[in-house]
Amino acid sequence: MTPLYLITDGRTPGGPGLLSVLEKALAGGVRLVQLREKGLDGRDLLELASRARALTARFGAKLLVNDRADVARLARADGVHLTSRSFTPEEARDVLGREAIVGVSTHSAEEAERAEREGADFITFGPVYPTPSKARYGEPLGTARLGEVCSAAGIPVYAIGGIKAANAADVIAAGASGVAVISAVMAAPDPAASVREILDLAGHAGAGST
Ligand code: 3NM
Repeated sequence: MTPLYLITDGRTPGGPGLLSVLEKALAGGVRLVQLREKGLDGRDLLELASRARALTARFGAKLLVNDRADVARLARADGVHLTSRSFTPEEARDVLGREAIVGVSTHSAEEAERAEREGADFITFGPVYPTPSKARYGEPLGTARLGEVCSAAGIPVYAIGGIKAANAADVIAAGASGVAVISAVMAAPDPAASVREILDLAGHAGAGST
């Protein structure tokens, strides 16, 4: 399982800008991407997802679409990433097929437990640290609660929220299988270098722990 999960920023305008950052991140070693462009309507989202599909395929990377199982299917993505208020992972597989990869965002031990029970392949848990959009995700939960969720979970847990190179090793040490990031890569001056740095830190910290 790859230790870095890249999520595209909903505030980044869709189109060439986003795709060119994504291409740099893929060149740096990203192998799991979530297209999270909540502002786009179905048609624009599908066009962007189809282009992201072609790009990720070129690098042998998996592509998930945020919440829109219909768009994921039409774009031939590998799966979806659901919110905890969305339909269940099994329902998503009714749309996408049994092999689809389904991730679920969680913000508490209860949500984490439920996502696993309902068939998630992996979860994100956060926000671990303060993020620019704190109002949307709530107070930071910290590495102790992350550690508790990771110990209880039987599926991989990606730490999310304010993760960057400086703290990637800490969340892996707390028990996370990997890190999920937006700004640390999407807003980096050199996305490929940022990916390499995070992969190096997360990969080394996790070596031997799984
Ligand atoms: N989900 P950054 S925090 C998309 O806690 C998202 O579920 C979160 O952005 C959650 O890596 C978050 O720039 C934002 O902090 C992550």
